[in-house]
Formats: sequence, C-alpha cells, structure tokens
Amino acid sequence: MQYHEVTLLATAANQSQWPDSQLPEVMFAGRSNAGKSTLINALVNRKKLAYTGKTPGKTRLLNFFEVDHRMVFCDSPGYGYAKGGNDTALMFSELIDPYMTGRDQLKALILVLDIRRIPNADDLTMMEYARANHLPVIPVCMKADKLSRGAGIQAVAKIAKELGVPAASCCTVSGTQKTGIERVLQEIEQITA
Ligand SMILES: Nc1nc2c(ncn2[C@@H]2O[C@H](COP(=O)(O)OP(=O)(O)OP(=O)(O)O)[C@@H](O)[C@H]2O)c(=O)[nH]1
Ligand SMILES: [Mg+2]
Repeated sequence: MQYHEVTLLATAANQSQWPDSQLPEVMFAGRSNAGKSTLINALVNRKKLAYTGKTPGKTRLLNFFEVDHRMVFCDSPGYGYAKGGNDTALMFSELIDPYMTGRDQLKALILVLDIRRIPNADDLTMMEYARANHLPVIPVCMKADKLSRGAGIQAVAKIAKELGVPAASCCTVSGTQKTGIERVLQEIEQITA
C-alpha cells in the first residue's frame, strides 16, 4: 500500500491557522531529531515533503499535510531542543496542548522515538496528553538500522516499559532501509477508517 497525493494544507502557529478540514487527522510528535519528518516522508514515499535535516528543532509550527484527500498528517515540532530555557514548556502549553485538546478530528498520536534512547519526561508528557484526550498512541521506534536485530528487540522492550504500553504495540522502523513502514500504514488505516 502507498499514498499517492500529498499536499501541504497549512502551517500553523495557533488555532486560527489550523486548516479548515474535516478529514481524520493523525499527529506525529517526538523528541527533536527522533525522525518524525523522515517517518512522514517514508509513509508518503516522498524524499523532501516534510523537512528533514541536521538542524534540530527547526520546525516550530504545526505542519498539516493532506494525504489522498482522505486524511491529514500533522507534523509537530521536535521537543527538547534546548535553545532558550523553557522553550519546550512553552511549546507544549501554547502549541501542542491546545491542538490535542481542541482538534475534534484528531484520531491518533504517532509518538516517534529514537530506538537508542529511553523515553524522557517530554515523551511521557505526550503520553499523558494522549490519555487525557482519549487518543490512541502508536509508538514508532525509528533508526532500527542503528542496532542489531537482537539489540533492537531489547531496546523496544525497554521503551515500551517506560511508556507503559505492551512491546507488541510498538512499531520498529528504519527510514534509511525502509523497513517497518507497512505496519505503521496499517495501524493508521485502521484508526482513520
Ligand atoms: N539511520 C537512520 N537515520 C535516520 C532515521 N530516521 C531519521 N534519521 C536521521 O535523523 C536525523 C533527524 O531526522 P528528522 O526526520 O529530521 O527528525 P525530526 O524528528 O523530524 O526532527 P525535528 O523536526 O528537528 O524535530 C536526520 O539526519 C535523519 O536522516 C532512520 O530510521 N535511520
Ligand atoms: Mg522534523
């Protein structure tokens, strides 16, 4: 399976800039540099749709992409990029929390994690927001190519434990090797159907 038509609907700093769309929406969130944009690009099979790069924290807005006129992907800024003090706290309170609380068509959170890193307090905050808003969470462990298969399985088990979810609910993806993408697509399909 594959998505064909993807367009940037809106770039939003606040609620007034959210796109006027009723399609089911999926939010991508995660620590800065975890691989959010890479995952979105892999899902839609485009090289440079969502910005990927070596400057962490570059995306400071919500980016809304419409996919095949059926659903919308919302790419959120990476958190934890310590540039100016309580940057992350502000981003949560002014950008992420209002969106997760106020966006009726939001159907799921895709929590993007670096498979080599234990979830931090910000990741757990995202889990909390999702729970508070009754939003299903799909944890996606990116950069699987950086670990051996065995080490990857162990790492995912640890991550799942920290998040308080079953390890089987976590997807394991390599953006460079394009593995694990199909399962994420299936989960998204189920949730937005
Ligand atoms: N080897 C490998 N590198 C990856 C993978 N996913 C992402 N990367 C690299 O990790 C870096 C960050 O990826 P991005 O997709 O830009 O991460 P992001 O979460 O969107 O980052 P921000 O938008 O800055 O928060 C880039 O250099 C990617 O090429 C992966 O699965 N394997
Ligand atoms: Mg990004």
